[in-house]
Amino acid sequence: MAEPSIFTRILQGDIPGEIVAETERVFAIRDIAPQAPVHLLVIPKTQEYRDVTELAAGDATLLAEMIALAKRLGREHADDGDFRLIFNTGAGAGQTVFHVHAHLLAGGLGEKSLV
Ligand code: DGP
Repeated sequence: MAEPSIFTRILQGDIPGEIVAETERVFAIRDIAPQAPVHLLVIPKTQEYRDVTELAAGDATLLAEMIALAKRLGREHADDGDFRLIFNTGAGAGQTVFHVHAHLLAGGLGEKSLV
């Protein structure tokens, strides 16, 4: 069996990390190094999918559940409810944790570029 990812260890309570929202199959935490006023990570509880392409092919419903939780978090954490979702996909794109997750960024992003 694969080693638990950093996110699985947070979910299991093995290392600290506040779970800000949770559904049956998805949870969210604050990013340890925020890049925006609101920077959350939306994560499936299963770590079987390395990135969003694997997730979309393997369980599109779970991907939709992540996005539904992101929508709720946008309403709860952003003044206008608007947010940006980023899936870094592959080390060359900056992915460091190979347990699929979406970065949810919000707060004053309207005039910022995408990179
Ligand atoms: P990525 O580079 O897309 O794989 O994003 C991984 C993110 O995970 C990165 O922005 C920092 C965050 N992160 C890494 N370790 C921890 C941790 O122990 N706690 C929390 N809350 N976030 C972490």
